[in-house]
Amino acid sequence: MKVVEAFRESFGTEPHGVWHAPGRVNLIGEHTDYNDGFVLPFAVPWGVTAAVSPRTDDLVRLRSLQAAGPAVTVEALEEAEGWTRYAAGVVWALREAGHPVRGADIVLDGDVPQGAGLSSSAALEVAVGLALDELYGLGLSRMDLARVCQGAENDFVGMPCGIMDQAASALCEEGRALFLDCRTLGARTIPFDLTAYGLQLLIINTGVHHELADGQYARRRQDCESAAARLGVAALRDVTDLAGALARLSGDERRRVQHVVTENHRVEAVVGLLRAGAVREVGALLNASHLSLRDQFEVSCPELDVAVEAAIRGGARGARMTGGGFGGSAIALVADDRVEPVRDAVLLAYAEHGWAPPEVYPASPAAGARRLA
Ligand code: GAF
Repeated sequence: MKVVEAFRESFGTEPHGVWHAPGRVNLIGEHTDYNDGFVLPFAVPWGVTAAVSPRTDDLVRLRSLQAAGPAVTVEALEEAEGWTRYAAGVVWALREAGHPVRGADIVLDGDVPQGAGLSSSAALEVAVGLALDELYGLGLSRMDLARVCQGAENDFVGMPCGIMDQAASALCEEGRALFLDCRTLGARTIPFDLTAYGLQLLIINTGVHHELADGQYARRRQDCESAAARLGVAALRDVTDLAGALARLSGDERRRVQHVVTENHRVEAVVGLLRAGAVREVGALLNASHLSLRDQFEVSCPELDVAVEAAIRGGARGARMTGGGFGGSAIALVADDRVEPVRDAVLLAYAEHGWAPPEVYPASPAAGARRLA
């Protein structure tokens, strides 16, 4: 394994083990996780592989095969920079939670397509977290692991994300989607076997990441929290009378609530369809989710909208943006015999706009985090 060779080369010893954690695609349930709502992601076949050994001091030495240069030594976690913050953050979050974690030597190798919005950062966190859990004998449950990694991202990296990406990476199973209640953290996997229905789930990587994304994410979260406070509920999950709630709100708050409440319903509807084996019927809900994210939650962008519209024109059963928005990827649910027309329609639409061609490729639900060696 490349990562083991690089470990030997960097540190002159064998790693104690090798772990892998995947990125994710969210089938539906967008911007619902931090509203205590429902999400339905699945793991993708790409992720981060980590070769790791524990240390007897508190140093963290890190190397990534995707970053030029030798291993970086992090003496004080707070001084970590760039990509190393995600790994240092996991060590920090474990220590904050009272776990007896000392230093580690870590070499990382990732193959999550860049800029695709498929959660390479969560994959990195979960791979490192799982390694440390095993090496230091912490006995964390998979959900505890996801929470620690979310804590690293929230409180160390400073990105106020919800639990979805880390939970997906830690808990997903091959051939299945993960139905997660982000309030109770109750998680169930549901068969999501596309081949049995002659379907493919295409990822359309727009290749763009609009710079405003990070600030806008925090603003959407604030809109949701202020709307919940105005409505006197703990979280938007608790809104049961949508019409009544909308009548009490205006502007951004009104639109955000409209999205979150209807999106939670859509997740439950998709779960019902998957359980009934009606996978082909999921498409309309994907389309509705996209329109809601575009018009009510306002996190789409022209590149995502064009990808979704072209995919539907090309014969997709449904399509939507996936992940946080403002770039990254769209997904399209497509019958096997429509894959080429959908791909052609998307490429043509991008060419007409004068945009660089997006990457279009299928993804099937892969396994969650695990030890490889
Ligand atoms: C990003 C966040 F990290 C997730 O927690 C989630 O909120 C998602 O955006 C939107 O659904 O991926």
